[in-house]
Amino acid sequence: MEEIYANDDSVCNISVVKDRGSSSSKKRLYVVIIFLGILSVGLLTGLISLGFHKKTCPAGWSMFSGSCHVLSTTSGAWYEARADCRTRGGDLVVINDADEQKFVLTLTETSTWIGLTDQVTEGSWKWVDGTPLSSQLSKFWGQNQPDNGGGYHQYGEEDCAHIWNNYKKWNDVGCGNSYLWICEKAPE
Ligand SMILES: [Ca+2]
Ligand SMILES: [Ca+2]
Ligand SMILES: [Ca+2]
Repeated sequence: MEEIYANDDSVCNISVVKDRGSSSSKKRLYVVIIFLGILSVGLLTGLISLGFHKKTCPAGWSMFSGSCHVLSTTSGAWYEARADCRTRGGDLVVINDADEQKFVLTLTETSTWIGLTDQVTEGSWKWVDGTPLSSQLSKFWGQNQPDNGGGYHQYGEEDCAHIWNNYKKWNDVGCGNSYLWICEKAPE
């Protein structure tokens, strides 16, 4: 009989140990669940706030086709114009299509630098973002332009493009001429 009691006790002890073990693992599980819950709420809040943050242009800049444009208030050489745009977090305007050309013409009524140059290789016109001028946009050159000065190089070569106020088209001209300019940058 004693032996039987002794056995019963040991069974009892084992089940107590098991109970203790399972309750602490349950606690651990709860902690993990709560931690994951807080983490996912945090992530969700972050994603929602990112989704609702609408990108905008700074005061004075106009949004067009997902980017910001502004006309300068002072005149300068093409290099000065570019340096100014870069200081302001953008670059000289890159005209990507006919709609942007139309939009850019609404910003200015006078001669204005754009981000187009052939200073690296004569006759190979490239935008300041490195893309070559496409044949579809070549129609925006004014009559007989670009002409690199038309053989009259008393004013130097013509390696920078501007909007020709008379014709609303582009002309190549010496980069040292002084004009207004248009900057373009991504909204923030
Ligand atoms: Ca553009
Ligand atoms: Ca040229
Ligand atoms: Ca020209």
